[in-house]
Amino acid sequence: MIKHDLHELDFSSCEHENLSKAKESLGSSCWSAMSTLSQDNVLAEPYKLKIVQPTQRVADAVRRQALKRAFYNVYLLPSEHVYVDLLTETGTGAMSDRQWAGLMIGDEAYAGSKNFFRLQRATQEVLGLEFVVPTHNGRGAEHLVANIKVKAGNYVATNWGSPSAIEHFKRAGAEVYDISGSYELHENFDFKGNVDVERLEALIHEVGPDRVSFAHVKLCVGPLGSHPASLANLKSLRDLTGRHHIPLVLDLSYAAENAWFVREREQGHSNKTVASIVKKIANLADVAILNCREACYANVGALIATNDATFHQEVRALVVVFEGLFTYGGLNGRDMEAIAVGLYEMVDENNLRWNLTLLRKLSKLLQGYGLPVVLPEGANGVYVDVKALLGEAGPNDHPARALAAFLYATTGVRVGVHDQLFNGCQHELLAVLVPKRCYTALHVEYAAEALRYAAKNAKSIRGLRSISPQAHFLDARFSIVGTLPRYVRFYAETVPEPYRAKAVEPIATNSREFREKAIKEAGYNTFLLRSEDVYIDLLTDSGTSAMSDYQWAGVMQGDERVGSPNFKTLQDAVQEVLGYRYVVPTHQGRAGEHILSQSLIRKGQFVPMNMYFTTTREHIEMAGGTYVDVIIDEAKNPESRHPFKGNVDLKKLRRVIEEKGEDQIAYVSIAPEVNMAAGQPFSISNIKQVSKICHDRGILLIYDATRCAENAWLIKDREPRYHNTSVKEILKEMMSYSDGCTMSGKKDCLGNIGGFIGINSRRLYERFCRMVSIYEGTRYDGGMSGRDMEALARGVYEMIDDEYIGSRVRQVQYLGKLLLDAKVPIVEPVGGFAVCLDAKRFLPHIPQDEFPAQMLAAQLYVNSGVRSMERGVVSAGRDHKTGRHKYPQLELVRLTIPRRVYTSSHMDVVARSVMDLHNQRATIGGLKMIYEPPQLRFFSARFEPMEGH
Ligand code: P70
Repeated sequence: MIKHDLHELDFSSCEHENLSKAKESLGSSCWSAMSTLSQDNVLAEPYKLKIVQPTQRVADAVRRQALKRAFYNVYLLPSEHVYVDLLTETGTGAMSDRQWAGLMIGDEAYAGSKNFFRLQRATQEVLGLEFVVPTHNGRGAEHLVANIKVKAGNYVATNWGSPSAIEHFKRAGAEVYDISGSYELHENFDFKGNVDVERLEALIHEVGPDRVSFAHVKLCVGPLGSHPASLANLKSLRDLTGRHHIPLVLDLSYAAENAWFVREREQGHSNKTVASIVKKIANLADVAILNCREACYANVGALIATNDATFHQEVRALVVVFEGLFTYGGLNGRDMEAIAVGLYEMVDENNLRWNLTLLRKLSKLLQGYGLPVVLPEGANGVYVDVKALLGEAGPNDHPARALAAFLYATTGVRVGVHDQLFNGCQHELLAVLVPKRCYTALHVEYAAEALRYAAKNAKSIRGLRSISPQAHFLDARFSIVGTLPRYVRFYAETVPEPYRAKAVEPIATNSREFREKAIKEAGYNTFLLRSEDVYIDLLTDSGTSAMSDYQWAGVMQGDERVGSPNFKTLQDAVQEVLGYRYVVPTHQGRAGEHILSQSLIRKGQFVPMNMYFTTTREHIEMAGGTYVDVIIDEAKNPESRHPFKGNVDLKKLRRVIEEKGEDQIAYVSIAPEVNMAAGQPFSISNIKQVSKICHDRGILLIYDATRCAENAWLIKDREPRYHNTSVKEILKEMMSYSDGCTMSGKKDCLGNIGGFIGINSRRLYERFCRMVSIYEGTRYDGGMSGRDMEALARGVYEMIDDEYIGSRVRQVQYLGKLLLDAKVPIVEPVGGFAVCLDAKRFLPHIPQDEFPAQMLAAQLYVNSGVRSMERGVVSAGRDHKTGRHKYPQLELVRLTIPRRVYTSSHMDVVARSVMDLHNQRATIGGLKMIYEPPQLRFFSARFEPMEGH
């Protein structure tokens, strides 16, 4: 389902036998990234998602209605009715976690805020300019500059980069003179953003330098798209203005992108850093403007920066009239902090590289679909030439706007329009502007499919007629010529993530040498690595989810007093979604297991389970119970493709009960999506029978419900009767077969911490509550904070959203498919939360007592910085009676996918690394254990390589 060609690699041909072919198709630089991931080789986002904002699919009828209400102007649409929003990247991207943290240290003083001084320092360090005055946004800055620098009746020479600036220059009484380079739209030239210096010279000669107030150049924007200017061009501009004492105003909002292109395309700069080129450009300016919404991942704000003390004084004098005080300029303290942090991120090359990679991907896809894309690719988006696309047959009236309207109405994708209304642009362009750090490769693929579809069906569009002749492009209203054409419904092969990033967290890359040292120091145990040394962290999906903005809002609404209302929210959520009568909060899953085991197990009793889980079994044994495995045999055969390998073998279950006697069975413990069997689900028909067996005999059926929603989705996917049932309903039915559950809130429930017990019996509820008050907290918090209970409660509702859970499981399956296609031995079928490498088949030459899975996990980390988890002989532990290793049939390395955190691009990097390792498998040797703790040894055991390796 999910296509992928970000790096033009055809995975289906990527078997380990012909890896060299795959290497070729990857290109050498990409490939070397695999074995030594370093800063220079970013194949996926250089960040993970930290806060996500769910997006809704919008029904056809709703979109049509919304478009009508917006007078066919896509700029007037309410954003909530847009599915993938590529209208503008200005101010719409995702802030980093550090920027969000900056919001929390906003100093909202009227004068001399701490954040202002940090902003000043960042400006000095990043732009190399001494003085800075913040303004509320770009228009604020342009207004001040125009007011101070324009002499009425004089000329302002500009490259026409900013419509709002031109408006201000005119209002201040200037004659605006165009110095943008005269390039053809489709001319293939690296620096179509070059300024026409000769034209400026001609003006100076004609009117005299005194009549030119200043030259204004905005980098990387303009009527042809977002093309850069060469450093040589900017220097000659500077020379000219300098000679004539004409101030040069540079808008540096896209200086970093411009610098990137200078390094890539202009001779003599290939060994420079982007940061140094940015500084060089900034120092050409007498006055620099920086729109922080464009430049530094901020949602608001702009700067005026200069080395000119006199001008600085003038700005300070005027900023108080229009903006605010000179130390806040109409901004919150917190926004100044986010900008200060963002300034450093603006020149971060990992971010830049990825942003541009995504744009290039979009451009390539559109070109592949035959759309006329403006080339070479620019800085902030991909531009489609609508005149060339629709040709003579197309509508005469506002064809680009008509196409944008049609695109939205049929696909939910919104893009910008650059036309006559927009800055007097002579072309009809769709401006596909991708918000930075916000959308993924899948969103871009979806948008490309949508554009292809719209282009194909656009012939019948009749055009739009303006009904508001004087209006600004943002407010213009139109009526439609004819009606929206009939069309075949849009169907996309790509299913994008049903959310966008609202906050991102940078992830580190480091060298192979570094990782070799790190794993050695960690005793070859991935649990003992430091997370900051990990690139893609697939250790666990436990507590590692990205919360939604709604969950974060819940964090803010945490009430930390005794009797917090947040408990009630959690209780309601569990009762409503899972259907249990009583809810006992616990700080996480194992705490519930502790309470349950201690309350229900008498010494010598048995607990049948569909395979063990480490913590669950530990608590059963600590309570004097014995675990008995009743899972079907297929679960232990990694090659069996049984769709429900989490099923209970009913014969085994009956036999245990008969042999031990009903009263010797403490309860039956069943886990959805069996963890130790690589995430295998049970079916409804199986659990129904299990439930009957238990209840006929008066035995309690208790779930370890940790991954119940994913199990429900797999039922929807694999159990024919449930294809058309919602996850919400399936889950409700699933849970109704049990008497209670323990729950780790850190997995399916999308919490970072937390858990609970759900139980139907009042008597047991009271018993559990007594235990909770000893070990956890009160029965109204279980040791959780109010905010965590609120976030967890909201997560419980979010986990049953079909779009979300489908996307979640699809991502896991996608990784599995990449590996299967490359013939890497993994457990089949792929479950819903992890892909498990079968270490026995991967490393057949390493005997189980030399810990093959442990070594494979260590080597994967060394290879690419991907962290995984051993689930084999180390995890199984020792037999308490014999003191010998338990040798489990499954010897696995688990690649566990956190929820809503990584993208398909990250999955590609992981797959490539595993394939690389598979190719070198013969060189990998075994381990010996040099330290072993008494309980749950996998967490802290230490190893070293066997002699000879
Ligand atoms: C994992 C995590 C936790 C878990 C679970 C099931 C099916 C209960 C729990 C405990 C964390 C983990 C735990 C032990 C060993 C390795 C990793 N599983 N039941 O990564 O819940 O962590 O909240 O106490 O999967 O699989 P909690």
